[in-house]
Amino acid sequence: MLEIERSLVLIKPDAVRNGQSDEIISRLKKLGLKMAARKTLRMDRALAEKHYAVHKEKPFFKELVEYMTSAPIVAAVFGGEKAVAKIRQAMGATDPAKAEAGTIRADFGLNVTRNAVHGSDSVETAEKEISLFFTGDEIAAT
Ligand code: IDP
Ligand code: MG
Repeated sequence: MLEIERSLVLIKPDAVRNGQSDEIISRLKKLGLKMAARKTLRMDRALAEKHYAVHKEKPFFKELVEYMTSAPIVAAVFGGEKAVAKIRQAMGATDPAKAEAGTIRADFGLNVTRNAVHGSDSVETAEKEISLFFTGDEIAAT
């Protein structure tokens, strides 16, 4: 059976500022995925803390929330077959220095915090994350 998944993608502040949003989105579309919504926003602390709640106790949490709220990001919903895994693979490892050549993080990431993109890590977290950023009305059927 063809399983259509959705994933939340965030293009992080440096990549937006450096004009890399369109290139990143185009790479994700080339995976055969459809973009169902896209918007530019500045995350506030409450949203960043909710989105990264799983990392609350990590030593990098404060720095991560400060970074993600420091400037505008682009949030997008992508849908398609195996969307979650395809996007994670195209992103590369969390640390750009360890990411495989040709991945988004290898090409555009600056360091382990400023690593260009976020992509949901499972179908369950994708749906939770999407609901933090988008209302149903903002998302096209995929
Ligand atoms: P992921 O984004 O590849 O799923 P996670 O472990 O879920 O990686 O971490 C969430 C985000 O927190 C990362 O994308 C990165 O921005 C930041 N981060 C993760 N690990 C570290 C670290 O060791 N130092 C600083 N920031 C980190
Ligand atoms: Mg993660």
